[in-house]
Amino acid sequence: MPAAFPNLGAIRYEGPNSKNALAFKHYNPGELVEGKPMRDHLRFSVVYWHTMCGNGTDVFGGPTAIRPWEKKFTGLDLAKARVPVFFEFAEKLGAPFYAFHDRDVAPHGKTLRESNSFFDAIVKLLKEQHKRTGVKLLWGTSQLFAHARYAHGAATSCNADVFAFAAAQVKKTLEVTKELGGLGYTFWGGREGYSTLWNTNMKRELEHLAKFLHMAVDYKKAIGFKGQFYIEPKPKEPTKHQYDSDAAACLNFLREFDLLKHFKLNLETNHATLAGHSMQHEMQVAIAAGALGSMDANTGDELLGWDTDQFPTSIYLTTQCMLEVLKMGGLTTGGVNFDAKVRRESFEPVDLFHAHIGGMDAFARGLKIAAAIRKDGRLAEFVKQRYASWDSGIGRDIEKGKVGFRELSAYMMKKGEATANTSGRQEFLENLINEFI
Ligand code: XLS
Ligand code: NI
Ligand code: NI
Repeated sequence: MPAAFPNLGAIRYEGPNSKNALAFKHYNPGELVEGKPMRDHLRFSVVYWHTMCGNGTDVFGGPTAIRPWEKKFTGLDLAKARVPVFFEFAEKLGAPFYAFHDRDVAPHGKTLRESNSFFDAIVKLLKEQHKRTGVKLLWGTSQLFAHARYAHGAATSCNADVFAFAAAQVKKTLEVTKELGGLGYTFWGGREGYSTLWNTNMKRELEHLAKFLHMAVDYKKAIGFKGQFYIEPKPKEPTKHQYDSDAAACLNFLREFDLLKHFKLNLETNHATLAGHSMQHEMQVAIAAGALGSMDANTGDELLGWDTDQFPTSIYLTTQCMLEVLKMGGLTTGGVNFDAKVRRESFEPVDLFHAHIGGMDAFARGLKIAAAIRKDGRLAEFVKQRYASWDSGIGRDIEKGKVGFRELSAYMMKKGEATANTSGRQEFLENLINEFI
């Protein structure tokens, strides 16, 4: 098999002064940040669906990116041809991880049995590539949204047979993920939501979703798969309301149905903003519940209201993300997974490199900046001081549960008025952050 990117070697770190567009300016895998190599902080991952299967199609037009390695093939042969290309790409980029859906790596068959056999044929090739390159599977997932059978949803379908089909598909992908040594498995509820409430029994659908996830937990145990389960929140698209709409909704659902101990969240930036939140907000919500697992790193376009899945280039965004990650003590099973695609107009193979290099450098800079902000300490100290009234006196008594309304009323009767507030200093803090960016 000839190289798919014959004119490109491994992407190297050349430092911030380099003018080489195909080199890292900030991502230096072995460089220590807070005593740990950048590689281990960032745990970069490349996705199969956008990188290998994306061809620029949008709702108004067909493919623009006709990849040279795809021209001769269709069906299973095409799926086979993509495998070495993907690993050549990941290897040259120096991405230690990747993620896939069952139906990105292998095509749909006419029956479940045929689909599974296509999948098996590809898994053999994936395994060889794991061995050859050392690239590892961050997480696997089942594609439960593209096929017509999933029009009404998968686990939340009104059609019980569709639930059964989806269960069979997830069963198989769990087995494969385990076989490939995958570190996790993600549930993104592709069509788990509704288009109109006139035809929907929301309560019943949510109970079915919970049942489905419990079955997955049971099966995971049964086969001894030790990977982490993730739920990926997203508020809309393709349905107008997705049940896993944001981090808080997911956490509530997991708690309600006694699933929280089995799941963490895989947060995606563009999904956060579609939900009307910042990624920083979603991360804080998840971290507060001890449930931040992994990140789908991308960004939306502030002028477009859909999931454009662009590569992240904003240093503010990556700084915020990496500050949260450092505060929580780092990613363990998860990674920074580029669930992102090149624009329809960027149809040459080299654009895949520009896109990922940019994302990796943006995150590496974010990491270094976040570490510098922490080393400086003024931001953390400001926040600490802002809450100082809770560290002693009445604040501490409240936190410790020593007082109730009666005591607090007596306290204030005596005092007459609350201690004066101090400024929130938002502008000062924004300027402080800009010192580092
Ligand atoms: C789609 C989701 C999807 C998941 C995996 O919006 O981001 O790509 O990450 O199913
Ligand atoms: Ni995603
Ligand atoms: Ni997305």
